[in-house]
Amino acid sequence: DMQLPQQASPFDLKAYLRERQAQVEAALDRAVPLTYPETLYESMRYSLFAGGKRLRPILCLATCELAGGTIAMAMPTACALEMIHTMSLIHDDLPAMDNDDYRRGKLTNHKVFGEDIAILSGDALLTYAFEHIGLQTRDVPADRVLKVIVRLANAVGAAGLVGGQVVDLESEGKANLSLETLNFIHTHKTGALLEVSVVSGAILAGASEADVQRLSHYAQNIGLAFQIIDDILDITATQEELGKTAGKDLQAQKLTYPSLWGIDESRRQARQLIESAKAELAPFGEQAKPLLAIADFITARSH
Ligand code: GRG
Repeated sequence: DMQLPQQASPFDLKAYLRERQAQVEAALDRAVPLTYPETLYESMRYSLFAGGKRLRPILCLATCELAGGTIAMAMPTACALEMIHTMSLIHDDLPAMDNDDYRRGKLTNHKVFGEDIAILSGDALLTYAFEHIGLQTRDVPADRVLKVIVRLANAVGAAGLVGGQVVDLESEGKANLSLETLNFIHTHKTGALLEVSVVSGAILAGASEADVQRLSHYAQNIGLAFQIIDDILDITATQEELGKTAGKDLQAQKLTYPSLWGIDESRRQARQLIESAKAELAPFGEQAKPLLAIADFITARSH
């Protein structure tokens, strides 16, 4: 009998992201209402609603659905992920760290509320994230919730985000950083939270260990690709701003993937990582459409 060629049914990623973003915004708005002491909550909400893409919550919701769960089961964890992502940006922008005045085109938290409140609202977002998962997660067996809390704490602390940030700070201005150090920084500073975003949704839905493992590989690969592409965009943007040679000189001080491999090879590596990420999704079939599209969306930024 004749097999019709497999027709890829269209998937509208833009509409999907818009819908999920709106759901996450609404849930975050309910999770962190403006209350006493107002300065603190204003500061928390200022950065929480400063225009982030909500990539981490959306990944978490997507894998929960992929593994047979519902959006509602994962929403408290999705919000917690955004709270933690946000607090890491608030602290990263502080004078003691990157000392940035602007983020996403807006003044940074400490520029508006002062360093003291910026530090404290970061602390409040970090602790509240865990409280929120424990208190608000419904219709999920407690052992899964506990697993998510432990994995999230691990991804954020010394073994994850914080450890990556420390190695990054210690590497500043150093020539001859190794590829191992560069990989360590990115897998910890950026990769760990992306990985737990993907894995936590699947855990909440009760996915098998093998499926969690596949999704973890997917996340690690898109995390690294995301970083490589970010480095490329940094260079191409700088070159556009300053003219080709000035851009090159500026970048020479910092070890990045393109400074190590060149831009073309970096693009090739990123593409390969995205292909590996997508290959991990093969067993999930149709259900993996959002994750496949998100992977492609990340590479599309590099052109
Ligand atoms: C105590 C958890 C804790 C943190 C302190 C400051 C710090 C340690 C770590 C810094 C982590 C950091 C700034 C990582 C970079 C993450 C990154 C790639 C941000 C950009 O992500 P997008 O594009 O951002 O998802 P939007 O703006 O869309 O949210």
